[in-house]
Amino acid sequence: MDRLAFRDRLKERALAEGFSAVGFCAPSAIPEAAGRLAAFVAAGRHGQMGWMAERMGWRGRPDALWPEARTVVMLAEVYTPEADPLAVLGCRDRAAVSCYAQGRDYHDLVKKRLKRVGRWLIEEAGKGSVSPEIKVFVDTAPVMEKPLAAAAGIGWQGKHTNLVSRELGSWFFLGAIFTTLDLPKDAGEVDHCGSCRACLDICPTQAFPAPYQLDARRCISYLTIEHKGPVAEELRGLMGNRIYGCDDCLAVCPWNKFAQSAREAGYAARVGAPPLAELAGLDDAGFRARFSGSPIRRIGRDRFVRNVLYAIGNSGDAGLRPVAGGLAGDPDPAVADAARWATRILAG
Ligand code: B12
Ligand code: SF4
Ligand code: SF4
Repeated sequence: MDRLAFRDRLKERALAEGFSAVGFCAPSAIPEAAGRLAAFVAAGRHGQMGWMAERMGWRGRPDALWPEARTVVMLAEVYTPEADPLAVLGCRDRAAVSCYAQGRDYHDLVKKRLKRVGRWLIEEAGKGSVSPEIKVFVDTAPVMEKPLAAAAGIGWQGKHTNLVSRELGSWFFLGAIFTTLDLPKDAGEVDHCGSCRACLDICPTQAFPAPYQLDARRCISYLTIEHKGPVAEELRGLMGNRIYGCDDCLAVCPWNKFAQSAREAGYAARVGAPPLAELAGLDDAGFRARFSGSPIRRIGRDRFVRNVLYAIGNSGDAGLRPVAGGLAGDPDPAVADAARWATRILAG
């Protein structure tokens, strides 16, 4: 088997399936990641994401996760927004939903595409009498996708810690195929941030203790999606109308002038910027029906309405006070607390 030719064909196939970049590295390519992850967890920066600490041994050491794996194929799937994602921040009676969550759930879309590429790999290698095994990962498994993608040459970890590419900007998801097939590896990408610090300066909650390091506990993406229970009062006021995720640090990155349009129609904005009053009225069934197939569905009605109430508190719109007041007796303690907070803030 000509492994170089096979790698090129695999790359072609992945691009034809809809991915926008493909790179190859060894599972042992990120020796510095384990120490950095350990420091992140030791400082408590993972907040309530206990799963990061629990599976740290595997997460920091991709070569230990599946010792038989010889190659990690890293793939990028573009979701570039069609309009400026920061424009909605000025419409304070409306919800700002991150552009990555505007369409269908990327976990489903990326995974399907990874499986198709993986199947091709197995079938084509089989024709050369090789029988490789594969495992596909997107997001949920204990794999550090960003440093692996940097080692595979897809881009570099910017000062906001996400992957940035000179060809794609930073509006893309990552997925991984681990395989027992030994394929030629790419050179890692180097840092092109230079003296820029736009992402660090824009962050509304000052979530970066230093360039290239994030304290998730202050990040609005973490607070709206991962954090259970009430959010610290000092942070609520800084969340503005962001009710699911946050785009600020990505949106200001100058490399996004090279962003390419999303190739997957499923990422087109369908949530939009609904009025906060409408979202606050959702019950469990209404929430599930409205967000079926969307990543938003994962956080459940209570956390979602909690976020909407923080945004109502930040709206400055006294007309929304009765909406908040109506939820002060909600059975969920974090919703009731958020409702009382919003009512108090709007009362001035
Ligand atoms: C946990 C998690 C989060 C957490 C924590 C984020 C974080 N930065 O750690 C929260 C909920 C906050 C989050 C938010 C977001 N996330 Co997220 N998240 C993850 C997840 C599951 C794990 C990330 C992780 O391992 N963190 C642990 C830390 C320690 O690792 P790290 O971020 O790589 O940190 C590195 C740096 O600190 C670096 N470092 C430390 N010191 C130094 C010094 C120098 C000089 C250098 C160069 C590096 C360096 O070393 C660390 C190890 O590599 C990944 C999926 C996956 N399985 O990898 C998605 C993932 C990173 N998220 C993703 C996205 C899209 C987002 C959001 C943009 C969503 C949104 N719009 O709201 C935001 C971005 C916020 C931000 N600025 O990071 C994408 C990023 C795609 C890309 N292009 O990079 C991923 C890869 C999911 C996916 N499959 O596509 N996320
Ligand atoms: S996603 Fe928002 S809150 Fe989180 S680090 Fe980026 S700008 Fe800050
Ligand atoms: S905004 Fe500037 S510092 Fe931040 S990732 Fe982009 S180039 Fe790097």
